[in-house]
Amino acid sequence: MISDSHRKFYNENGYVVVEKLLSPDEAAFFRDHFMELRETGNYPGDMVADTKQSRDPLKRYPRMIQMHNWDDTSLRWMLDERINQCLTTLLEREPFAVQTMLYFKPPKARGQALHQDNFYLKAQPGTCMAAWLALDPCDEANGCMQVVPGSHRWPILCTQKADTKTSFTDVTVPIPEGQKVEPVFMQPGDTLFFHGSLVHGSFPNSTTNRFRRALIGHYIEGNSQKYNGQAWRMDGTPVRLAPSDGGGLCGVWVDEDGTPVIEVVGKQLASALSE
Ligand SMILES: O=C(O)CCC(=O)C(=O)O
Repeated sequence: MISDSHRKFYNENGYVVVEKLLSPDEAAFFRDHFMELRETGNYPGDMVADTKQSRDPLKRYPRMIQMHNWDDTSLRWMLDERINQCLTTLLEREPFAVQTMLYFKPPKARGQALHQDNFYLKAQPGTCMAAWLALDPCDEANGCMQVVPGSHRWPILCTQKADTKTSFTDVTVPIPEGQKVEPVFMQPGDTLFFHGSLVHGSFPNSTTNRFRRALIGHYIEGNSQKYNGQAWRMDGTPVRLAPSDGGGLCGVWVDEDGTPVIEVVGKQLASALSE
């Protein structure tokens, strides 16, 4: 399921795709399950309600969040043994589960500007980790994930304003000129695991007829002692953690003899502390 070469790739790059971790049939089941939920109701955490007539595709298909609190299918997936095994191998310790999300990303929807997840999740000490399950074929046309390989070694960067014509979130992180941002092509059932400091995001879905749906789980390292929210052991029992410290220092790029390096000096934007 997860090999030494997956682990080596993850350690070098901060992300890794485990192909066919779930079968295409399981991915189709999740895709249909969440489409039916989305089309038939509003749920806790929805950013907008009853907007089927909106011109903004993201208002017709808003992201779902924390579905595991009210949907047993989401809860079972979040704690799935295959995901647990991959995370435990990559993190070298069983994690705690903290968040589920479903992105529908319909045709013409905006993406999400480049960011680092632990800026939002604030697992302390240590970091968070994502399991991103593709429910559709993902490519550049429909706005696949984009990653900055190796950026998991960077500290959390100070954010800047994002272009909200292409991103539904309004903050982003700067990256130096020439830095590679790589698309991650995936098939339904493939799962992308990535580190909480990895810079990642996605561009708009430029197609007229293809969704790019993804089921996302967020986890924190099992030695984290602070987290702002409910955490779960992978056996489904709740864990009590102290609240994380608020916005702290963040890094800015400076020029050192012609080479961009990060200096941790800045203060996080207070307005950019929730996703
Ligand atoms: O699915 C996307 O387009 C972005 C998801 C993401 O950035 C995340 O899960 O942190």
